Amino acid sequence: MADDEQCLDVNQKKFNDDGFFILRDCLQEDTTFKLTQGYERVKPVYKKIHQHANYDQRGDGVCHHIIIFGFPFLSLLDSLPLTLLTKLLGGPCVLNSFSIFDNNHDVYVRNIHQDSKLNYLPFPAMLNVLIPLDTFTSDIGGTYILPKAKMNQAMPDSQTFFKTAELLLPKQGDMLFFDGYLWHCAGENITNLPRRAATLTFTRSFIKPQFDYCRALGYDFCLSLSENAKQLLGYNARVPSQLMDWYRPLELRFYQRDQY
Ligand SMILES: O=C(O)CCC(=O)C(=O)O
Repeated sequence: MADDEQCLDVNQKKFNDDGFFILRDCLQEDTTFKLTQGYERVKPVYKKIHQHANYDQRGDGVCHHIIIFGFPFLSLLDSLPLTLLTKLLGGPCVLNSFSIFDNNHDVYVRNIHQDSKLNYLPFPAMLNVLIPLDTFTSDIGGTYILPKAKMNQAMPDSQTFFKTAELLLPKQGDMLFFDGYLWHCAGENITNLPRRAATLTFTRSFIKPQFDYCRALGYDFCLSLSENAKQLLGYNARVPSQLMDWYRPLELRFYQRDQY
């Protein structure tokens, strides 16, 4: 894993300058293969849930918060460069969301959008990590991102956006890091091929995640996981709902003292 000092500094600099960078060849083939297999296995369950909830068709094939299905999705947490994530966010961080989807139809991530609206904090309000499960090409659709220097609070019209944005084509095994404040979108897929990707977002640990992963997975189960997995799932930054939990001895507190 590219967590050595020099690599951290190079990536941090690129992130400060442009708001994004690609970490090359940092995931083993087996990891992306298992994520893809897991996604294809779980997709029919989401199809039923989406039908039942009358969910927007543009969300077909999007498996939100797929990590609550456990392995192999949970194993990814141990392959993430936690030191780098912590450095980019400027302090302890947690998973905010974890979805897998296929850009094989007019999926809503093709809309030009931001995942965070804040750019005035002394750290990124949200950090996105996109993991291609199929190597991106311009035919199956890359990721378009507006670099920091060209950013504006107002959404650019699509003509301006596609003229100014960078087209990024991460490969299977890479991870694309970007500030959720940047305008971005998935490119069109003009083939019949799948273009699957896992999209994870991270925030500092005092910011509310989109889903209560620890409650969904069970506190006892989370306790059995690695330190990195526990941290990212928010186990060290849980919110008590009973006074006896609030008054626990320091080392057993739901919200640990080192989370800020
Ligand atoms: O799939 C892509 O290229 C972009 C994904 C995206 O827009 C997101 O994760 O917010």
